[in-house]
Amino acid sequence: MAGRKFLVTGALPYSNGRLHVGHIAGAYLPSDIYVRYLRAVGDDVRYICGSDDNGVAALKSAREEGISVEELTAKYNRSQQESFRGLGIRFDIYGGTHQPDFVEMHTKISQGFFLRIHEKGYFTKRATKQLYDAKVGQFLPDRFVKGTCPVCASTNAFGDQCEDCGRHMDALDLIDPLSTMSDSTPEVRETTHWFLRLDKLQGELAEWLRSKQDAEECGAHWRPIVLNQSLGRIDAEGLPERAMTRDMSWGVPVPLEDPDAAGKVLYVWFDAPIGYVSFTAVDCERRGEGWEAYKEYWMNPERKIVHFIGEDNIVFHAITFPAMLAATHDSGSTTGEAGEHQLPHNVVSNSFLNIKSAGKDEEKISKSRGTAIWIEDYLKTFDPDPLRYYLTAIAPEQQRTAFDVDDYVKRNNTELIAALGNFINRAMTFTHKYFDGKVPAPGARQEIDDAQLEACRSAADTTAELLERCHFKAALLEVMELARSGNVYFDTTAPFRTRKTDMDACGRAVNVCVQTVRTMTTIMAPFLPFAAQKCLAMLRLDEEALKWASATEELAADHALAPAEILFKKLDPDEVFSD
Ligand code: B3M
Ligand code: ZN
Repeated sequence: MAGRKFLVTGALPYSNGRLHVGHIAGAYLPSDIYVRYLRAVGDDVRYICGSDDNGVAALKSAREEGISVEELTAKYNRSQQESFRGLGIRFDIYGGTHQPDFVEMHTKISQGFFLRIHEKGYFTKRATKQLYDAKVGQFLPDRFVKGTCPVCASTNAFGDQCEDCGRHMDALDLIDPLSTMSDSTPEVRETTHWFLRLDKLQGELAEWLRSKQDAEECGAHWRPIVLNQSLGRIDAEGLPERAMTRDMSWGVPVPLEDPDAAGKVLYVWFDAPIGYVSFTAVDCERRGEGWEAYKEYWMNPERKIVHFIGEDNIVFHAITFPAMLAATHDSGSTTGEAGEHQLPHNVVSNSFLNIKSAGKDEEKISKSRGTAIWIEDYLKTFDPDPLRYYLTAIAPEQQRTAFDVDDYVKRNNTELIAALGNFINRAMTFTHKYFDGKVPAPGARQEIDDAQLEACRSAADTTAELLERCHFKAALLEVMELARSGNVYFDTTAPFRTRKTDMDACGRAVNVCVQTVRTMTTIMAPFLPFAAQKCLAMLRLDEEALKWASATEELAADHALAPAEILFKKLDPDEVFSD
């Protein structure tokens, strides 16, 4: 396995708000775990993220906060970086599609994409009618128009969808439309845009997606949610052309001489995924490889590109972006030759995370209803590992799950502390107390000892297999299983008893316990990196010990340990999140 090449991306968060637990559970924690694992097995990985700064959402928030859109996006870009850092989510680069250090490269590469697709004939230029807010001087994206549903008469309908009957909406069909930018009545105006010919690429894309349904062999394990949503979309409605330009000044200017292109920018969902590419280029430049070295990451068929996203981003990553990439190919097919853009090896998506507070029903995370748990706030009081643990244990990998505050406390106390922390602590303190802090000799191992060491090997193997397939929740269970088996082994061999009767048996058991801690350290590191660092320190091992291949290498007799440290703090249910 070692030596494979990967490029891993986390969906670019919009820089008009802070990060909450839903964001982290969706794309960033799983990608960080994956990257840490790949590095542990010796793969070559670049891990890319940054903020999605363009689009109308940022303009709207800037208006609301009374600051410029540049200030707004810089502020949230910074806040996001702090949240990620606090949680131990370590990208190689955190860019931003409109941040001062990135905007030039991002513009160059995005415009290059647009021109190439234009030259290949995958755009049609067409006049359309659209709602225009004269008060703010802005054409309105569908989501920014509210009105009455022509089907069910609900007043809770938006230009893209009616929230009550779920019907897809054309903004022009809404009764009594109102702009959510200014609460004024918009007018209908004509405007010209460039539409991506998704219809021309539809057959190719469907075939490519279908090939992923059975990709066990090539090691890409696409989740059903991703294939069902994307293939379902193609089968149900086909792929109509989509406008890839917008009437706005904030964004990447449309790079055409055509007078109709004046005052227009690229659609935010056109330029945002290109952010992955442009941030890679800046990363290469910063490493002294030259910006064009990004091609090694994006145009090399040997490198596996893996996108981590939330469920509302599936269509863009499994259809639109692959279509854009294919449209740059000489052949226009989904297979890019060496030197052409490569389509993703896997798109890993989670469902949404709900929130469940005491005495209330499960509900969606919502800023306006105050149901979000913000990372910045969390980190003021709590440690990162328990959140990483909980969000993986309840990961919405197949369907929605809920963050339940009581459950968070309970699992911290009964799983992290009582199973994992307790086992490691027992093994360490016992060694200090009765063996002078030195690993006792293995002695003549018995069946029970071999079985425990076999449990270590099998936990390392199974955890790896599950992580290869992005089954993070199941992989974490495997790690916890090893901790539990360690506790059972400790109780059964009872060194606390044999120390009085049979020091050899006692040493034998303690040796195996320390070896188990050694294995646990490596296999828990992708999930619980802070605790793993403490374990390394206790075991007096360096970073090399996090390499997967060394997970079951035994510590020699007499190897001296450092003093035991407490890994996790007990939480009091009454104190948590009660501000
Ligand atoms: N900005 C994130 C979101 O939907 C969106 C992702 C872009 S990834 C290229 O929250
Ligand atoms: Zn309706």
